[in-house]
Amino acid sequence: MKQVGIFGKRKSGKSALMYALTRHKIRQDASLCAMEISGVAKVMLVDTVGVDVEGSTAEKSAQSVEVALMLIANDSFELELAWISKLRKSGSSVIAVISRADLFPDGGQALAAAVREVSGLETICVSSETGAGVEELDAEINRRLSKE
Ligand SMILES: Nc1nc2c(ncn2[C@@H]2O[C@H](COP(=O)(O)OP(=O)(O)O)[C@@H](O)[C@H]2O)c(=O)[nH]1
Ligand SMILES: [Mg+2]
Repeated sequence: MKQVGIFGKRKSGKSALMYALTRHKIRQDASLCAMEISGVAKVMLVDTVGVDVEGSTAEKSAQSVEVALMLIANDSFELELAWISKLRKSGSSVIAVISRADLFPDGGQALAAAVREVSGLETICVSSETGAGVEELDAEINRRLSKE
């Protein structure tokens, strides 16, 4: 089964995003199966331990995910950039996610631009609280999965 991994520091919003993506899917497909994403493939969403936890088991998850969501929740994102390299090396297709975007006055746009510039990655602003960006992220995940 294909896996989509959610990576980020502690409290970056990983678990909330997992539920937001799952809820979105249930509403959209009226499907009882929370793990099915748009009928492209059966995928497993994997919530991981914070990348800022010593001896994080996220290392292990990084080896097995087709698509990796790297959450960034504030403007210090050095550690996240290191993880992006690591994830790319292990063959994952990485999407940078500006998480908890409702907490930024500009919806995370400036941070997204900065991340995009240094990483070259597609960067999507998402709020699990308001639902903003969840649909866009879901569509991008599907695009990546169907390319695999
Ligand atoms: N305002 C806001 N708060 C959020 C959002 N996502 C998560 N949170 C809050 O941030 C905290 C950490 O979220 P959580 O999903 O547990 O983070 P995790 O440790 O990365 O799994 C919790 O108090 C959440 O309610 C969001 O999109 N907007
Ligand atoms: Mg969590």
